[in-house]
Amino acid sequence: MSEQAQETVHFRACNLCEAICGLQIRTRGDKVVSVKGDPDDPLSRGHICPKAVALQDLHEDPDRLRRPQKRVGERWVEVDWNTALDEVADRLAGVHRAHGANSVAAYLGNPSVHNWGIMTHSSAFLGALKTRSRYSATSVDQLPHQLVAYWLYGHQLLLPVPDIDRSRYILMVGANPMASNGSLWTVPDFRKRLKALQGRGGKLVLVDPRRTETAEVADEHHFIRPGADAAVLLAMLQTILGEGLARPGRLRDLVVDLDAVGARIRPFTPERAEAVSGIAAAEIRRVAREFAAADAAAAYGRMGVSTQAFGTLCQWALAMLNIVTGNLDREGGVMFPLPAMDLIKGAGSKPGHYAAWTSRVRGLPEFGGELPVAALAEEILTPGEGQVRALVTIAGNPVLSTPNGRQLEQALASLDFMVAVDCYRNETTRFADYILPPTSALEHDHYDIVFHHFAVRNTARYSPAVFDKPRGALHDWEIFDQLGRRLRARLQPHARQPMVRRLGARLRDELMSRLPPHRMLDHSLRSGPYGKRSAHKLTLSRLRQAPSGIDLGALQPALPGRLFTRDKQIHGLNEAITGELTRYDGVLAEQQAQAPSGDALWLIGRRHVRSNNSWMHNARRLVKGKPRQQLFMHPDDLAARGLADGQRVRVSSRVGSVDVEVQATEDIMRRVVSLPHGWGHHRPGVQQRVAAAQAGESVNDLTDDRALDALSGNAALNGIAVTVEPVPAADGEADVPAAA
Ligand SMILES: Nc1nc2c(c(=O)[nH]1)N[C@H]1C(S)=C(S)[C@@H](COP(=O)(O)OP(=O)(O)OC[C@H]3O[C@@H](n4cnc5c(=O)[nH]c(N)nc54)[C@H](O)[C@@H]3O)O[C@H]1N2
Ligand SMILES: Nc1nc2c(c(=O)[nH]1)N[C@H]1C(S)=C(S)[C@@H](COP(=O)(O)OP(=O)(O)OC[C@H]3O[C@@H](n4cnc5c(=O)[nH]c(N)nc54)[C@H](O)[C@@H]3O)O[C@H]1N2
Ligand code: SF4
Ligand SMILES: [Mo]
Repeated sequence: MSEQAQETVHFRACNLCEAICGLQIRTRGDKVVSVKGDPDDPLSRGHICPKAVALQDLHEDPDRLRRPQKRVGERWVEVDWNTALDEVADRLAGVHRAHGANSVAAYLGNPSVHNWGIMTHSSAFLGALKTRSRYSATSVDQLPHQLVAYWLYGHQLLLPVPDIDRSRYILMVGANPMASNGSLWTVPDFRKRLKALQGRGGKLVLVDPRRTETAEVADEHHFIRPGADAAVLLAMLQTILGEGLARPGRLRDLVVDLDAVGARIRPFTPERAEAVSGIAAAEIRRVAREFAAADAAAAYGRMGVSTQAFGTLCQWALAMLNIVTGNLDREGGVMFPLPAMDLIKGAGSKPGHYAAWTSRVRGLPEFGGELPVAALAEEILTPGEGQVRALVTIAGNPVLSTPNGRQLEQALASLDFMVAVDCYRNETTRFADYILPPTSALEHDHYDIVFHHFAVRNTARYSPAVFDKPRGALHDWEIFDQLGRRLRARLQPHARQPMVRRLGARLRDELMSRLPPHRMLDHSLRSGPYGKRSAHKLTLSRLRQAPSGIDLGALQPALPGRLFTRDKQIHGLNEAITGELTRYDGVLAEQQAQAPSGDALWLIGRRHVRSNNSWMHNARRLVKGKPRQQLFMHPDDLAARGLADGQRVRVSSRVGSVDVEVQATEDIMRRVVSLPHGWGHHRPGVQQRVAAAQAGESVNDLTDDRALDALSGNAALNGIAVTVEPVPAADGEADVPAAA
């Protein structure tokens, strides 16, 4: 790089989390000089969080893989792309032919939805595998949201979001946007938007077992026992319907079975909710009445309530609260965004399907073609027809991010073959035979395909690549295109069709998969809601002329037009929900007044604003400072066990135990402990130097692959029963104890 090189400003949407903030990235030559918020971005208006600098750190990280890696015994060697792609295709096709399509499994991690090349092109590869053994981070996260959206509105992506800029009341359950920057709710600068809401006389009511960063800015915070949210939310619904406070307005004609809902939820009284949740019945009634009386109110719940034993019931109850109060599809309530590239009404829309097949070992339902990832290890470890013998992971780290990570490690070690498309040798990809690393985020262009669907304002923004693609590198989409072509050639999926049709289909697949993402974007923009048939006439070239993005306006009412249900109506109940309500009634009867036995505690998770799941811990600027992986515990619970603040303690669950430092805090409910996820980098073979220095322990060595939301199969990561005791003197300095 020459000293005299000019400084250039690049405009870019950050792809690291769901807030999709607009950035201004200054570069000189091949170096990043600074990363700042873009005040002209119509959605984020200059907001930025500490994680944005990770875009630079990840790009420059010497530990980031830049060439295909092949494991030879205990060693890793670099191989060229053609060799790697050919060998991977040979091995996958070999397992496929010998053991059938379902013997090859795939897992897609969270960054898949933040990288548009994975969105547009992974199907070119995964489609060629034709496997039903598909898994993703969805089932350790938002599966209940998507299932409820599919049942109520007919499409798994039709998720209404709080219209915070016009709202006057937000009831928030199990979410921490002050740390997470919002989830299934693209709300950059949540803090400022909340302040404006409060300035209008509005109010935020938060329900969370921990007094979080969001609790600090909320108007009210209620501690709740982990896993008891369904009881509280159903009791609020029961109060509103029972006291005649429902005002569905025009929704009355859209929702076919409102009266039946009222009858079904009658048994769920605030008194029963108080017994299991710790929130007083009078408070539940008061909040319900306030919510019903507010002019424009939104009920919203996230991770904390979807990753628990009745996660789907929670999401259903939240949706019904919005419906019965007339707040669905109303300004200031919860509304459906209308993105410029529309995955809902656009070509290739995937509304979803449920339980069309089930997992082999445990009989868990598929959703939208995916099985719950809590079943992945047993599908690998259990012999028999259909056993998983090969695995593809894409942008994921399930050893640290899915329940019972130790069991999954055993499973990965037993595979015949594994390949990972990933930029790091992490706790999961170290088991692979090949790691195929894509370009860094700054080396490819970007358009956020997913999160405009959940954004508080309709906008569109295209980001050209900041740096040229290095010679001999491949983008994610190119890796999938190349692998897909090689697999199709080996597996000959059209072999039984006549020659001409066969070639025609091959040609079509190949041409499609060679189209770069930006060509697909241009096509989608033109045919989309702001395209050639609208006043906006949006095209890719128009977006290129507006590097800070284009404002497409505030959210608009969209029903019934946007509904995807066959009869354009909302069905509040179906057999599955009715059955689950009955089952929960029984479970509640058992649980009432029953704390976990003996000295068991409930374990919950935690996110920090300077960390992102398992993979940004190699950015020195983010992890520096005090360690943040302590177990939070109430001083009374420490005292009851004779433990001291700062001591090393052993946390144990059914599946294993970890030794960590405990931190006393009154910001957590009694009998609840909290440990962040995504740590545990001391595993052998992980090549991330900074991460290794701050290894921490993995909370998912404690979470239980058997603890699920039964309806969806989503992992119940919160509310796990654990015990906490001093680390026995003899092994005070010992390494991790082996999992049970
Ligand atoms: N106990 C507990 N467990 C949890 C959670 C919790 O709250 N508590 N949260 C859950 C949630 S919400 C989620 S989303 C999951 C996340 O779980 P995962 O998606 O399995 O894990 P990540 O940590 O996001 O790992 C991302 C990987 O993708 C790679 N990567 C990053 N960008 C790219 C890219 O552009 N291309 C490719 N090919 N690879 C890339 C990174 O190097 C990293 O290895 O964890 C879940 N697990
Ligand atoms: N800085 C940062 N930002 C992120 C991420 C990150 O790792 N770091 N991850 C991204 C991802 S993948 C996601 S999915 C989102 C998640 O976004 P959020 O859901 O907003 O974030 P969490 O911190 O998981 O918030 C869950 C909250 O639920 C609470 N909770 C736990 N158990 C229960 C319970 O039983 N009941 C109730 N009511 N509350 C409970 C927890 O204390 C926590 O405060 O964040 C995204 N943004
Ligand atoms: S909030 Fe999310 S999108 Fe915005 S700068 Fe931070 S990581 Fe990037
Ligand atoms: Mo997530």
